[in-house]
Amino acid sequence: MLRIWGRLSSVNVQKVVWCADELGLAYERIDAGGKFGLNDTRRYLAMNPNGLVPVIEDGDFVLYESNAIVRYLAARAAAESLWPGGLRERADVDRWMEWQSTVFTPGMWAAFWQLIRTAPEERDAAAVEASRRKGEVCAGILDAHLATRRYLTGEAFTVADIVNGCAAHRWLNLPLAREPRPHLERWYADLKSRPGSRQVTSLALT
Ligand SMILES: N[C@@H](CCC(=O)N[C@@H](CS)C(=O)NCC(=O)O)C(=O)O
Repeated sequence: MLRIWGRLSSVNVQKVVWCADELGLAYERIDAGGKFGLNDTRRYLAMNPNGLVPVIEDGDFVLYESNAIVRYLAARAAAESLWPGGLRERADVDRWMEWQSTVFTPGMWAAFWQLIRTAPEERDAAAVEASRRKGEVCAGILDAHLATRRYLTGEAFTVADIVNGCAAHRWLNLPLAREPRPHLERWYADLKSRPGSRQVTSLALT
C-alpha cells in the first residue's frame, strides 16, 4: 500500500494527502516531522537526505518533494483531468505549481510562522507586516486570474488547484487583516466543498 510520511500540519504533506484523497487512493500516513520526529533517523534520511516531510513509499519506489509527489500520483492514476497530457495545458498547470512553491508560500511564510508558531511575546511585527504585504500581492494575482475562470487553468480542477488550495487555506485562515478577494474566496469555497479536500480544508492552522 502507498505510504505517506509526514505530519498533517505541514502544508507540503497536506498537498499529498489531498491529492491521494482526490484520487480515492488507499494509503497509510505516518506522522513524522515537527513534534513527531522520525525525520532525523537513519531510515528516514535514507529516503530523504534533507530530513523533510513529505516522503512517499510506493512499493520499492521512494519519492520526496511534495509537488513532484502530487504529479507522480496523478500520473500514476492516469488522472488526465488532474494532470493533463497536452503540452501547453500541462505547462500551465506546472506554472501554477511552481508559483505556489516559489512565490505564494514563501511570501506568506513569515506571517504564518510568526502568528501561528511563535509565542506572542516573541513575535516580530515588522516581519509579519512584510510577509502580509507579499501575501496580499499573491492574493491579488489569484483574485484577478480567477475572475475569468472557475479554476486556475480553466474550467477543470487540476493539481494546480490542490497545491494552491493548500496555500490559500493558510492565507485565508491567518489571523490578520486581508483585502476582500471575491474571486479567490469563491474559488476556495468551491475547493472546500470537494470531499477530497476535507482533511486539509477542515484543519485549524497549527
Ligand atoms: N520542497 C519541499 C519542502 C519540504 C519542507 O520544507 N517540509 C517541512 C514541513 S512543511 C519540514 O519537513 N520541516 C521539518 C519538520 O517538519 O520537522 C517539499 O515541497 O516537499
